[in-house]
Amino acid sequence: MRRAPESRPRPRPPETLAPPDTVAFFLCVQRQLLASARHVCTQREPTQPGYTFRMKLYNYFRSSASFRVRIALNLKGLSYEYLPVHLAKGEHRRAEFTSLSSEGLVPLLELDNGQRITQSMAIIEYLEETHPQSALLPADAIGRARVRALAQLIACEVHPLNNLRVLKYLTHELAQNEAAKNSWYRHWVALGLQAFEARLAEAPATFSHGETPTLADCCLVPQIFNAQRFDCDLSAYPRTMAVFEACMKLDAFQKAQPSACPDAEK
Ligand SMILES: N[C@@H](CCC(=O)N[C@@H](CS)C(=O)NCC(=O)O)C(=O)O
Repeated sequence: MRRAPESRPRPRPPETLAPPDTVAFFLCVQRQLLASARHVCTQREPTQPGYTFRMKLYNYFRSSASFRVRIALNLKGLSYEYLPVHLAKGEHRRAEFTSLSSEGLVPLLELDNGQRITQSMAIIEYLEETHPQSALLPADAIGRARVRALAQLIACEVHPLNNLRVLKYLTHELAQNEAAKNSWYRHWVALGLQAFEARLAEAPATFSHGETPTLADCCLVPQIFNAQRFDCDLSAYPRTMAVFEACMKLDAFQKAQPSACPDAEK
């Protein structure tokens, strides 16, 4: 007996597999997924070029360590939010600030992801690694060593002996008068700048090292500002002062100087 043909439904043409509004729905979802994938790709990691920072810099107009970082940020064309911490009023020792930085020192850089970096040299090296342009360290290893040595001559040999808490300790705990404090200050500046001047003579250039500003200049310029505030005699350092003048011709240095800061005082 012949079997009756099965009455199977005829396959539908592909375009009718799903109702048109379902297709439109899936196409729309697919477009949205693609769009969000593109968004993730453009949110670069800090190590990728083009990453946009929304950084906060806790600092003080007269702080030379903060001044170094302001110069570096300006040289690299990075914008930041300026958050003043009034050192003379002791705001850096209050819980609002020490809860952010247990060191209780400025500068403090907060990244847009909330991570915080202390210590001006660590901050500048971080900026250099994440934003190689404009370079603050030379391309060659020996050049980088020289720039770091010049920078540390100021940041490690002079500044730690002359910062606010050291001067306060001299006058308060050790009962030294204003004249003794100033003599202490000028002594360490003179030793540091003599060494700096001698190092500049090894390889004379427009800036501390070569024809573009480096980390060494970020450290030198704030130290000269402080030395001038303490009436140090700078006439014995013509090379150093010529470098200082060259730096101060640049916008990045001008805009970072204490008098240009939002919290500036006379
Ligand atoms: N080595 C630190 C020094 C930081 C530092 O001493 N900052 C000073 C202002 S320049 C400060 O916060 N002083 C507060 C105090 O001495 O009590 C750096 O380079 O960031």
